[in-house]
Amino acid sequence: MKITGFENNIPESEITPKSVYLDRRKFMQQAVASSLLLSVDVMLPAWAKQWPDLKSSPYSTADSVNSFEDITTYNNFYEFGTGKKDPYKNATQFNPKPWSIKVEGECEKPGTFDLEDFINPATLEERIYRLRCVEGWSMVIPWVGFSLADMLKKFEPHSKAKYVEFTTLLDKSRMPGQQRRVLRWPYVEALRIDEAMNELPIMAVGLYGDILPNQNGAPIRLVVPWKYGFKSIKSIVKIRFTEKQPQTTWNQTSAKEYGFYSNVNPTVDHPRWSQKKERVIGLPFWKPKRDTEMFNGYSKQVAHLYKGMDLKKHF
Ligand SMILES: Nc1nc2c(c(=O)[nH]1)N[C@H]1C(S)=C(S)[C@@H](COP(=O)(O)O)O[C@H]1N2
Ligand SMILES: [Mo]
Repeated sequence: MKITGFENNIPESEITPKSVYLDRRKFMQQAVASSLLLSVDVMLPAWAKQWPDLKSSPYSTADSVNSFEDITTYNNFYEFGTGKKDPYKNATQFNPKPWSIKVEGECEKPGTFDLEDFINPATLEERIYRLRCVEGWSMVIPWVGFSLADMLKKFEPHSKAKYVEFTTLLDKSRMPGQQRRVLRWPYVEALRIDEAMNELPIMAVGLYGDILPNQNGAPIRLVVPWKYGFKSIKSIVKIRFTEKQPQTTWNQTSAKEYGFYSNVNPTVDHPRWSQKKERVIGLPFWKPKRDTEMFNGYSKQVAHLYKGMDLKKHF
């Protein structure tokens, strides 16, 4: 029997072999170099062909990536439950199509746009970033996305636009976690405009070469690699340019624990968790923790944004 709404789901049997994706990708590249493309092409499953010509980004970390299983079964996405496995279990029926994004506030070209208007396969890149969660763990994810700055410039922000705010879908029938008041819905996040215009943040529409799994924020989410994971808001439906600093969900929930900036900083502890080290998801429990790096390793690209600021006060 065919159940409607499930057509877009990838069968379990196609998900598991994704852990070998990177090896296969390397093999593909070698094969292309030796013009064996045709024979290799026949071997590739459908999922590997979503965006076959992804450029790799110079900002990618060289650290080894987590498995597809780690990345898609250990998530924070409270719209689908508060447990780490809840989004994997509860987001399977979520259908992120059709999808549109409203752009409003201090800009010359506001409007409502289809997701397709944002995705230009020619500008998509693979960016491998380490996601550092404030809870004290991290993992490395091969995102597919495009520059946030390039996207924002198209709306021609006014000089009054000092911040940019992002909002997740509000729909408690499609996002059952919103039936519980664990957070004030919808989830909202924001960046200062100069942070948003930095070269590092991306809008991600995929990972491991394929479209974004629901539990990772389908169909489109933010990724800001020098900030704690919660700034990287999922399933975005609205972008707003503002003059005043927006209220953000976690800051509103507990201002003492979650500051507006939320830069990865091993010298400023969260009241409940040290930020000096992080547990790398996927490693055996007896392996030592990893030292957390200032700005998650991106000081060169972002330290200048905070010149003269007391980062203990503006955490
Ligand atoms: N809408 C929304 N976005 C969200 C969250 C959430 O609960 N809701 N959780 C955040 C947190 S705390 C983290 S660590 C990352 C996790 O992203 P991942 O599941 O793709 O690894 O998503 C962030 N974005
Ligand atoms: Mo997080």
